[in-house]
Amino acid sequence: MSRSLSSSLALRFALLAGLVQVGSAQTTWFVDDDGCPGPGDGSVTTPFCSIQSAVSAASDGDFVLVYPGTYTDVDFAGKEIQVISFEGPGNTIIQAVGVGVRFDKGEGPGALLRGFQITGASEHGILCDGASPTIEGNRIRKNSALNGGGGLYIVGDSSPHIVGNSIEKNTCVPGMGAGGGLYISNSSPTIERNIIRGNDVFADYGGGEGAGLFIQYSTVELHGNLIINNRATDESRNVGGGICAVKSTIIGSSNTFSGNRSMRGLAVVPELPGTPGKGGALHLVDTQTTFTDTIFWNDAADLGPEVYAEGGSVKFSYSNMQGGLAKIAGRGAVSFGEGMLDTQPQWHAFHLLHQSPLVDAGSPSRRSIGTDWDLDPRAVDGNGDGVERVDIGWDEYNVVQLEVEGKPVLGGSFSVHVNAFADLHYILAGAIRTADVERPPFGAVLIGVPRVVFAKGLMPASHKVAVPNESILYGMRVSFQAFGYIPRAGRGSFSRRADFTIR
Ligand SMILES: [Ca+2]
Ligand SMILES: [Ca+2]
Ligand SMILES: [Ca+2]
Repeated sequence: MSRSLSSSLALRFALLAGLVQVGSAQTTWFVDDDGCPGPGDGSVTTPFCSIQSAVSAASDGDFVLVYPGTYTDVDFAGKEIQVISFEGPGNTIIQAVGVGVRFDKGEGPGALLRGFQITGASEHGILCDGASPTIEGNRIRKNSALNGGGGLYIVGDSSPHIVGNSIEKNTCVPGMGAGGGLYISNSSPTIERNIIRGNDVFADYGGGEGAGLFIQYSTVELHGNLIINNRATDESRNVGGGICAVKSTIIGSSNTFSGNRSMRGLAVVPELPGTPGKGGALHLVDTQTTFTDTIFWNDAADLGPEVYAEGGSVKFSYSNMQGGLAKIAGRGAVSFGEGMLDTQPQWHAFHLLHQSPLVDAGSPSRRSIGTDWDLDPRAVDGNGDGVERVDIGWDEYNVVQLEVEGKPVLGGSFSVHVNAFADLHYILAGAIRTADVERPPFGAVLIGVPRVVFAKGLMPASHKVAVPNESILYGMRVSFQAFGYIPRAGRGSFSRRADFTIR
């Protein structure tokens, strides 16, 4: 093994091992709807019945940990607190009545909402007005709003960090009809690694703008998102199936747009036939935009199936644009830089296949930019030429595949499979990490020294891992990662990291 390989492995293992957090003085409040009607006192043994009771009791810096269950609307009330579900959005649900989760009292980035399903809201799934919280790992689905922003409504100089959420099937009921998924006005959000899918806008008349996102007078960072199948379906004026932006700035990288539609609606009143739909993926008015490493494929509109632009300045580079410049409407505002392609993506479920021409075709200058949605590191050397280069689109194709089969439960076992589309050797590392937050009944003092296990050989291979029946392991977070390499070539690449919690 070469020296460079050894040192990079050592660094990676140090990172795996280094996530040791020490217990803190903050208070942790517990919530469980099993205790209803409660009210409970927020302790482990007598948790609060409602999330709002815990928020009311909490002070800045506290944690609110929520057991699986069904809850109702939450107002952060200006507090810098972390509200986190134990088991993620699958079984921890905010069944909203009005506004699902409200941030409108100056909350900053220390206010965190993580791991909830927010659904059923009639006035926005999440509201940010003059607030900049962190909104992470939630499923925001089937919410609606009368005046825009079915999923998220972001106004009043807000700068939220919106990362790793799925924002799907939200709608605007007839009214203004802008921003089915997200409505953004006079704000500067960062929107990273989200799935924005199947949102709709409807309007009585004069609306139908931005089924996925509607943006005005704002500056938006938009990176690593999958924006698909959003539909502007008003009967009169439909613009921006994916995004409609007006007088704004969008800095975009590593996104995938597909299946968004902005089509002439069916005229309900025959004398008022619909005007042509514009901008299947993007409808841009007086907007400054750069998009790099982005896929625009299979969107649809009457004018500009991918992009329609009026005024402003719109620049694309290292992106895959179906139909190229010729299919863009409003070409005067649009310019293509280096690395533009117009080619079949060759993907499955929007994940690039081994033979895709978009693998390692992104901007050569962008490296070490974190991970994609499925935790593949970026950039990976996907074509085996020894150069780590980012792929085009939201997904990084990873030649080294790692899959975990089975659920890690006390006294049980699971299997780790490693494979590659090449004859690669591998090294497999696994580590028990300390939890990111306190976990009952052990508090925050967990194992400080990770247990690292190694296996090595030639792929494909499978390893069965037995979980000892030791209660101290309950709630521990475990990570596995493989490194695939060609012996003596001194290079290779890491798989995605598989993270899970022992139950
Ligand atoms: Ca790559
Ligand atoms: Ca490469
Ligand atoms: Ca990937």
